[in-house]
Amino acid sequence: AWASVQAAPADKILGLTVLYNNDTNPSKINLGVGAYRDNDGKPWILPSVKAAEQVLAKTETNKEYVPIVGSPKFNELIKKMLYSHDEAGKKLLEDGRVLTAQGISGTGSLRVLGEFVRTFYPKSNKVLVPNPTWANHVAILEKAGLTTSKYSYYDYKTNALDEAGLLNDLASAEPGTVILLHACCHNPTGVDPELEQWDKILDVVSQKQLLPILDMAYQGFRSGSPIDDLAILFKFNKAVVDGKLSNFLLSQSFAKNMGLYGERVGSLSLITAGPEETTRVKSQLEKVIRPLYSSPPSHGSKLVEIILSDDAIYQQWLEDVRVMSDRLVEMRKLLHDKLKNTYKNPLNWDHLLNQKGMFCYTGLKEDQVKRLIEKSVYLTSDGRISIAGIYPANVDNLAKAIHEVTTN
Ligand code: PLP
Ligand code: TYF
Repeated sequence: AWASVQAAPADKILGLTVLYNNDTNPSKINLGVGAYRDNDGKPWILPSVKAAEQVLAKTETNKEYVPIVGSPKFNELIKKMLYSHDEAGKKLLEDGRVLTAQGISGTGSLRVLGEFVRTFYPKSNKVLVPNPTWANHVAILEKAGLTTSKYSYYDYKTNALDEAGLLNDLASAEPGTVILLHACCHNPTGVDPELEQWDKILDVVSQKQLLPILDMAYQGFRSGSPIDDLAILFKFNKAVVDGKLSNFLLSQSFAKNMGLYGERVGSLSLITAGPEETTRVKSQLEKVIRPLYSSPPSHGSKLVEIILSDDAIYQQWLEDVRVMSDRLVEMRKLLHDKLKNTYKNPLNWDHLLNQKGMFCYTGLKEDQVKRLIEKSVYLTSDGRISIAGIYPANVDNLAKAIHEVTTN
């Protein structure tokens, strides 16, 4: 039956892990996939997650299905985590205007939002995504039946935000168009708008009545605090409460900030006009989710429930996020120091220090990336490196390899 099926190209990011695993060089370095590693280059189970696992092992009484939109306790705790730290968020909660559903990590949550928008949003089925963006964004949204096009985001000359291009592209968008925005730690560039730039973005978004989808996959990795990283969300909440912006959507993932990658736990939230609309929208959200996967998995969400509701474990989680975020900052500094001071590399590497989160968009060109891969340093062809793959024992080899391909 499948004789005419052509082999698909390997996934750009996950394909690198396969190449890396097959490489027999003991000094190989994997800067491909965005997954946290500790100072020994090993995956890390967060102590808060370990503690929650222990509580769960003692207290779990069943493995029943959870409701279609997820565990009610989980959804309440997510609303509290996201909307109880600012006045506008509290107001939205009080007014019954926040609808939250458990999703299958960030990817599944965004897909459900995409399906919902395609089915129920009459104004547009087009989503503007940043240029560049996480490769999976376009596929997720298009498989949900939406079309996508790019807005200017990154200035390849300055390795910084193309503010003028971005504002200009939003200003010339069709009114009502959907726009995907990375809440923080933009993937792949590590470049986020500053707070004043967010104000300008929100102004244009409001004027044009664009419908924003905030994708928050790295909450906590920008500032080191999951709460401080909500600063952008607070602005969106306030814009809605002030009547400037009519609506926005949010997808959120615990893959990175709880290290729950394979547990597939996250959420999606919508703002409604009030309790009656919340009930209506929820009933349709159930109709979207039911034929996709019936109901979400429960192990990861039970861990999240424990972490967000047990004071001591919650404090441990805040510390764990700080540890991950601090280590990434340290590795940025270490690589910068090696390149500039040990190898005297002539290029400007300030963006290594200025960009935020798990990734640095190095500016390395495709042929330089190819030569790095020949030296067993794995990174995506766009020059993105996952800072998490750097640790004290490999940074010298890494700096040396980068120095060689950029100077010869
Ligand atoms: N959005 C962005 C920008 C990401 O980088 C990722 C993960 O790399 C995700 C969403 C969702 O990932 P997951 O489905 O593993 O939560
Ligand atoms: O490194 C990245 O940008 C991501 C990582 O199911 C990833 O693509 C890998 C698998 C997955 C989701 C995200």
